[in-house]
Amino acid sequence: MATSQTSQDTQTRPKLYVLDYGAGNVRSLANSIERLGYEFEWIKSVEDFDKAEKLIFPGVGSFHQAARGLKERGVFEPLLQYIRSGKPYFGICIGMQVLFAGSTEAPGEAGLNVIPYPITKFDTEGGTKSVPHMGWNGAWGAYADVAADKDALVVPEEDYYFVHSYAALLGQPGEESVREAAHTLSRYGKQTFVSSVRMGNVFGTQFHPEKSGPAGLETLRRWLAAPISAVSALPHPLAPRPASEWVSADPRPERAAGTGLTARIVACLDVRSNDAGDLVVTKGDQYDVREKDEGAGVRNLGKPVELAQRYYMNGADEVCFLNITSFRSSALQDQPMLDVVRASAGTVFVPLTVGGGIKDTVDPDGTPRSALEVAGAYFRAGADKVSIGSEAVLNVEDMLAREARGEEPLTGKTGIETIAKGYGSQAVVVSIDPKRVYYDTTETNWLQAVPEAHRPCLVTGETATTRTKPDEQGKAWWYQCTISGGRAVRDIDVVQLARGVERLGAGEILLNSVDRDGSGKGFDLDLIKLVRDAVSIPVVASSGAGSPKDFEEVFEKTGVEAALAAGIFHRGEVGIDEVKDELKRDGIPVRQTALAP
Ligand code: 1PR
Repeated sequence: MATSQTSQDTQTRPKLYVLDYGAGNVRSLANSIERLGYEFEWIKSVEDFDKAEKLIFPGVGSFHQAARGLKERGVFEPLLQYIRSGKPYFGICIGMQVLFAGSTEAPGEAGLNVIPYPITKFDTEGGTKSVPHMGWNGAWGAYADVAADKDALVVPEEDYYFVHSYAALLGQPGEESVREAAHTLSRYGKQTFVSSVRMGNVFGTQFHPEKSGPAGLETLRRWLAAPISAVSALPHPLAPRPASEWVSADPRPERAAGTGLTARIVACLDVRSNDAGDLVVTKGDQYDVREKDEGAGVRNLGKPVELAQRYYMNGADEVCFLNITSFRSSALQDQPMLDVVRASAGTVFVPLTVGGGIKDTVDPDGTPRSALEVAGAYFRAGADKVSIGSEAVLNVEDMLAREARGEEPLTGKTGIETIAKGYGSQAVVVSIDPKRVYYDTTETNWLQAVPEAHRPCLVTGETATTRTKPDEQGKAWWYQCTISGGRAVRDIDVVQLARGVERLGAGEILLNSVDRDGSGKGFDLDLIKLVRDAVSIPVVASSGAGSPKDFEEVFEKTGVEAALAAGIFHRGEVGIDEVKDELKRDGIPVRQTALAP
């Protein structure tokens, strides 16, 4: 709990409660409330609803889990009573969605019906946009007075972090009810949705303020700081609204094109112990992280928590930690990465991904730990997503083998499936480490040497889109998957793996390249385009960034949602702000907040 308040402050502040129905990561919200200097209690019993003077419900997971969870814990009715009493309520993500009548995500599962309108699924619009809608998007005032209000709860002209497949999409029957409740609107592709609601005592954001950097913290601060009278008035203080004041599109002209999402820049920290046993951020090339001199140790580029904080302050849209020696030992007991995540989550208010060792494992004392348990420990420490590498390759191999034998391909038991079921697909990233397998196309019959199964991901030097094209003449290659940090190759290609993990329920792909890692030669555009076109979940391009121009190229030529770099940021060669300035100059929208971090 925060200790910065005087006792007088604490006494005069409304008693804040947070409702956790046990479905996921509420640590980040707790961290942001504490960071803003507020104290809160968890709702532990039905009586607590009476004691609460302000209430936040940070829903995560699915609509089904949230609505069921509330009902099974006997808090659905008390929550409804709380809201009807007129006391301030702030619902986040699913916590906003449960205010609605129901969701097509969970047919038959009733919501609180405070807003009698359905939640429906985004359309991929013929594959032109990924679902889930994951990343940073703008939010504009739904009415002229909200847009003009400098003190509106949601700060206009800022970007917020969203992660959801379902939304209050405009255009459904009964739209007037959601129009009445709308505070801000956002656009994803051709679809406009309600990104926040404000109606009397009810406030809700589809985005995650606790993960939306300074703008999100400011939204949360404004609601926390608002006197009860400003956020509890009943009846609805804003309705009826003149239809003429409705603002149907983002007023920012630079946001008129594209899907609405900004290009996401991810800072990646490969973490391992150095020879002195300290956990350090390291980086090599082609997955070799030792200094080149004979006998020299692991490259030490800084401390993980400090670097993560620095990247957050510099505008990183996301921070990713990879425990790169997890293939050796990945016990959950005394896992130092948990401390790294915990400490980072206390000061880094953008999404945190953690990878390395997310698999079924056994602790040194013999206690078995499922992948779901391992992931759960990271979520509780403050991670938003876990990234699965080696295990995902083995799982897809098994799935394809079962399918070939005519058996049910999905077992429901893999880490991807169990974690996606427990925490939602958006929380499961698969990290792919492919390597090129080359052929000499000047040799006759070279094509016959290429296994039939891998031909769909064959690229030739003549058709390659990469900037290294001159070096690749007379060559062809496909992309083979590796495990254990590139140390072992498997007979499965990158397209088979990407499609396979999407079937298993992964929500995002982190696409590395062993060949380009640390090379500074630019991203492997052929690889990225292949994977981008093979799946409909978001893809994070990784490996090879050497300059801001490389980012522009990967966004323009492949259509990925995010790009990641490590070496150039760690060595201070290029700043995150320089990358974003370059993208902005090229007309690619980026998140650049006007608020201090
Ligand atoms: O297999 O589930 O335990 O996960 C292990 C994770 O650790 C995987 O995500 C794997 O990619 C990663 N990993 C394992 N060994 C290494 C290594 O470098 N020796 N790092 C490693 C992979 C690749 C990227 C890197 C980009 C950008 N590093 O994370 O940050 O290539 O680098 P650049 O901008 O400098 O080019 P499991």
